[in-house]
Amino acid sequence: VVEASKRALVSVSDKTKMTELAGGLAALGYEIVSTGGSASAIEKSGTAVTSVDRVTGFPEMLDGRVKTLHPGVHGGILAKREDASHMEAIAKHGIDTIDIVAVNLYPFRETVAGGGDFAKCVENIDIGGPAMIRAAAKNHPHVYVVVDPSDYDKLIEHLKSSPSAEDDLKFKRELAWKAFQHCASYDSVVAEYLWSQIGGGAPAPELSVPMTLTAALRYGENPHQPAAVYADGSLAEAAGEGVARSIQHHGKEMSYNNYLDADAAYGCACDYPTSDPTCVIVKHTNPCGIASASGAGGDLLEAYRMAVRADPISAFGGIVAFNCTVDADMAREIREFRSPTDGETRMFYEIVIAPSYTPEGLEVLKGKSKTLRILETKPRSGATKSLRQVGGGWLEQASDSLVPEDIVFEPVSDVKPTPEQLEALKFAWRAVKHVKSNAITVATKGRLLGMGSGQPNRVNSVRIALEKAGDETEGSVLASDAFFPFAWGDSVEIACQAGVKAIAHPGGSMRDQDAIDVCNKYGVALVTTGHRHFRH
Ligand code: 93A
Repeated sequence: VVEASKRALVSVSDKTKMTELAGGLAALGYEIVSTGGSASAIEKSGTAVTSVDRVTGFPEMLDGRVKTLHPGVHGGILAKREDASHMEAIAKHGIDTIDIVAVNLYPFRETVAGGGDFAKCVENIDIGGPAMIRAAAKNHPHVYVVVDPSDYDKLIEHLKSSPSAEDDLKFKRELAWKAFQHCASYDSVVAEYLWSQIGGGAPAPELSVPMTLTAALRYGENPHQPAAVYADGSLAEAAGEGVARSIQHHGKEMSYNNYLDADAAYGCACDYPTSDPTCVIVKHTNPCGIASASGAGGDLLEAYRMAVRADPISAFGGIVAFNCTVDADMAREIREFRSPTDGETRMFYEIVIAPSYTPEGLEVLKGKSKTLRILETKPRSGATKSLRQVGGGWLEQASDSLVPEDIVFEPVSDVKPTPEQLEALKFAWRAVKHVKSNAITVATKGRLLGMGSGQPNRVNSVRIALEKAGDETEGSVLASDAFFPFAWGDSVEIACQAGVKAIAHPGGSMRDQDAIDVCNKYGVALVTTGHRHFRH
């Protein structure tokens, strides 16, 4: 039975799946009311449609600037059905209720991105669309509002399923939430565009894809914490860029901790020059193994094995990141390599992340396990700022993009570092930036030997890093993310006594001279960098 009162208003710029929507609604007995372009598309697909000017009694005017902005439309959307005075008011003016609003907005962002001139961009600011979406979302106990073509099927299924009143309201409320998010994102893009046009003192933020909910996560750091991940277009321009926009080729769904760890691992890998393929293994956001092909006679497979061997216990269950393409040989190595701790158990990882894979490499890697998450991620090009939450607000800073190429490594001791030691110091320095403070890394050419992280005093981080480096400490180099507050009987002397041959720290301590004196006593090369890399 066709109930004459059931009406849907369809007005969409993105005409994807619109004929399915209109056909589906018509089959359920809805009268379809529609604006110019949408109406002709629906008509063409063979579904009957009422032109919106029949509802408003006005033709579309001002080049379409005014087509649905009319009480005939907004009264029909906004009337509270349970309120007799509302229903009398619309009846008095011959207005019928509208039960479904399917609208998506003028392609403003696409027009700007396509290089449209100012007038064209402004013309693509949608006014009537958001008004209908907001009206429908406000009155969502009575109106379904769909802004996303991927929700059309869900809507039709829902209408067909004769839901309980409770389920129906829940569904409508979800749609309303999404609708307001859609409008808010849209407006923020318009505001950013206008900001970019007025110039002025502060740098204009990049035109961005607004923050969008990528996925609800199963839970946060712990199972009792609900969680979600958002992609923020102001931090990454292209799809696939940065871990929140990774392409996942395989494996279990990403968890909250997976995102954190993948970001740490990939951020570290990307700090190593692509001319020197590098493997980084991260556990709980700290790199516990790093090795470059240059440290393994040009052999990336050996570099991977070295990265595991740096701390095989920690590497187990970690995240493996590369700054280069993963091919079939590398994938096989990752699949087969046995844990150096017992020589038997195959290494287990949560994630492999790389900028690209060869087709065969990807297939081989998929064969490692059902759960292994394989991420393809492009380095972040736009990540110039970092935001962190504190109680009651946010902290913003520029990302730490300093690399050894930007820094002068200044010899300050009697013994100067050899070119080989200097290279190793730079390798250790690149790593120390990615280790939680207090951070100490011990390295040799192209290879991390040990690291100490997150200790509330520096000397403990030194002890841990040296312990991990073990027998290989002799002849190695050490980097410290901040200056040494004490040297005699403390960090510097302990490192010298353990066999470290060159040390880098920022300098700037009251006791800098002590650090130099200790190194002179032991014949160790000390360099200052003038920059520190706290990571709290
Ligand atoms: O120019 S508007 O701001 N004024 C309006 O009254 C209006 N009503 C719907 N834009 C308006 N719309 C938008 O038109 C919708 O949001 C939708 O994006 C588009 C659909 O137009 P058509 O059906 O002619 O393709």
